Amino acid sequence: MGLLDRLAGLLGLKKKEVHVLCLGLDNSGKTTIINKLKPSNAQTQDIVPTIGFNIEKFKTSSLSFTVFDMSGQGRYRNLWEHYYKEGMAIIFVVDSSDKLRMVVAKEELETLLNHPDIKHRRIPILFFANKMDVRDALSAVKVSQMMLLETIKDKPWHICASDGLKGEGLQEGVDWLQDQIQAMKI
Ligand code: G3D
Repeated sequence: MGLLDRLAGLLGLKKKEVHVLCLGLDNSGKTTIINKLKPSNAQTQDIVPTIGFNIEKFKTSSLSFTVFDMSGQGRYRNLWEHYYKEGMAIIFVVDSSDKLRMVVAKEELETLLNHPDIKHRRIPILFFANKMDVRDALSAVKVSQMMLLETIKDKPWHICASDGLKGEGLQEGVDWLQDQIQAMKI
């Protein structure tokens, strides 16, 4: 059983679905993290793989995930923004070892937070400061500063240092998300 199935079971969410968007630049570690979280029998469905960008959707017993990259696909942006509406929680993955592209990640986060389908909703956002194992990776505190997370006042957010390869830090993040989803009383 994956971490998320346990989470769903604890929450008694067998009937309801929570849509979680997993976002971040390409190569930040989204697929690696999600693969650690999902149960082996999760149904994966690649959608729109033919037009140049990947959106992956899969379901656990009650959590429905949509994973996509936010960089390099500007011309497809309006297609993936279509999924924002159904998102009830966000996992945003940052590559802590990629200082050069952190500014791009910050800009993508800003664009996301200003989107009309996100802006006025109290969606919980879990940040993973991923690739903590890499030498010279920035700390979660430093990532949080560079991403200007303190300026997010109208949504609950949390940042966890993670090592997607070993799965370290993921449980802490999922625990936080569980509390937030529970508080949403869906
Ligand atoms: P994406 O889905 O966001 O594009 P991936 O990112 O999950 O495909 O990961 C991109 C690369 O980073 C992969 O390496 C993956 O193994 C690696 N990676 C993911 N998480 C971590 C981490 O915490 N630490 C380290 N050191 N590497 C990580 P490859 O070589 O397959 O491209």
